[in-house]
Amino acid sequence: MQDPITNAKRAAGEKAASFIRPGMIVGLGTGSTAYWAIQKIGALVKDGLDIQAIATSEASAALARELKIPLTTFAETQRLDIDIDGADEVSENLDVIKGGGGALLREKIVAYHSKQLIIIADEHKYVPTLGRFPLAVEVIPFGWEATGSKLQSLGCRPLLRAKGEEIFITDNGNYIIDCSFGTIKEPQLINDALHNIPGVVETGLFVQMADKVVLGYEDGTTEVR
Ligand code: ABF
Repeated sequence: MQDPITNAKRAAGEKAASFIRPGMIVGLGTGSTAYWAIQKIGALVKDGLDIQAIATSEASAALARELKIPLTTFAETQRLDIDIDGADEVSENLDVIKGGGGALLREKIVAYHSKQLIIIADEHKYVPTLGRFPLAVEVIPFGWEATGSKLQSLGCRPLLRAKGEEIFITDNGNYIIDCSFGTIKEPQLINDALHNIPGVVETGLFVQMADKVVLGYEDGTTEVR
């Protein structure tokens, strides 16, 4: 018997996988909820589903290879049909905070080039207002200290992400500064202000990018919003 949160994540991931059709190019998200979508996609491929996928992280690419999900690249195709990815927070108007898994840059690139972004999340991530979860900002290592100070001037408490004793390095060789804003009432304004800071590569604010969210509940049911 899985724990209730895993039930919810698995239900959301598997429900989202049911939207995939033969011939699609699929974005594979990152994180423990996306894990279940990828597992389901692997099972569908094993049963003969003909798709190709682009992964949003090295971890998800490794899982896809293990499940024999055919992977492609942006050298082969510049348009995906559907992207299924997790989130740290989803607001009622479908703005999303991502980046807790450190994959936000590739996630945003894949989401941007997808016809449809489906966010999958357990019900606890559905919030009235974004911001309680620290916003991940991917920055280049050069000058990160000054970049961090500038982030602070925007009203957040910046913290360089560590992995144990080491600085966390993204798949792209960058750092992540987690910015605790408390609440983010104007995600677009914050996103634009962050992008005006040289050294900021990308933010975990996915503003009006999601087409729908699949919420998973602890009893294994789902709701599409
Ligand atoms: C990734 O998965 C990240 O963008 C997001 O922060 C995280 C959500 O993690 P989980 O699904 O494990 O809760 O998509």
